[in-house]
Amino acid sequence: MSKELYVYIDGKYLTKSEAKISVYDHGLLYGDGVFEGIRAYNNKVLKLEEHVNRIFASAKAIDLQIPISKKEMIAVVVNTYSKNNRPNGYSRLVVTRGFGDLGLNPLKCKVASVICIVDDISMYPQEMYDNGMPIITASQRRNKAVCLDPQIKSLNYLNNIMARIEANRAGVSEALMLTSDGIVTECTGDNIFIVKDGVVYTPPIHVGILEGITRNLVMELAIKNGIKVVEKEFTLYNLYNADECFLTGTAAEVISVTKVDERVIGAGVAGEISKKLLAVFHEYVRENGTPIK
Ligand code: PXG
Repeated sequence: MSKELYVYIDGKYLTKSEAKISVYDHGLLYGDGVFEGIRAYNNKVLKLEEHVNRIFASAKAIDLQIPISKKEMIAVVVNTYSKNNRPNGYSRLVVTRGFGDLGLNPLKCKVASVICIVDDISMYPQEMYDNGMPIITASQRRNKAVCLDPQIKSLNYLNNIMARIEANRAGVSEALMLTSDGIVTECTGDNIFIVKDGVVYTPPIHVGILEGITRNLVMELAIKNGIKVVEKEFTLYNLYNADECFLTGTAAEVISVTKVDERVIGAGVAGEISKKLLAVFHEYVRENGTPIK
């Protein structure tokens, strides 16, 4: 892109090179903040209200007061897409605790900062959408909800980044994370599904996962298409012996997994149900969302 991007920060649209926050911002100093990754397709922002509701819920959980209303935040996202002339794109909404001092006490941060960036997204190669991709299980366990609830989409992503480093080392694009008891939770930036005997299974929220907006949409689309969906705990044994496996996320959309820890899943190709759900997902995102202009 030759034209400079505009970034929204606290009521202003600044160019990408001007858009800066303080080194005293507790988002930087402590990962004290929350965020969302949102997509737009065909001039419409997908599930915008759900993303705004989720960032407000994450903020509430960390006792962070967002200085604008939900309605205003929806307008910020739409306007940032519009200002950047992006009918398709990825946006990052970030709310940090704001400018404070070097102590960790959030009371020193008088006002939270709201940032919205709209840019391109780096996708998995098309070949992976067609043929599926390999993943590994990370030795890094998912945060326990009693320590830092994975439902909070916070700026503290080290748990996930540590697992992603293991994926990088193994030469794959995603890593699966387990609970400390070995229950399957989710990947570093995607929710996980398996298919067995025609039924779709995905871990329930209480195992300690982010309640993915793509996850919820895919579950809804599966049910609409007559596919049974069950939220149920499962282990690596169930995953290795599944007929199909796929991941969902704003960035990844729906992507088939054909190998886990070197075990071939099902027939080792993108399965029928995964392919069907990918197709209905693409149909849905073309037609639905908050209009950009
Ligand atoms: N689990 C986790 C831990 C996530 O971070 C999802 C599931 C999927 O949620 P949605 O609502 O998007 O369906 C996410 C989303 C990336 C990237 O670069 C991914 C996410 C956040 C930021 C970047 O892949 N996560």
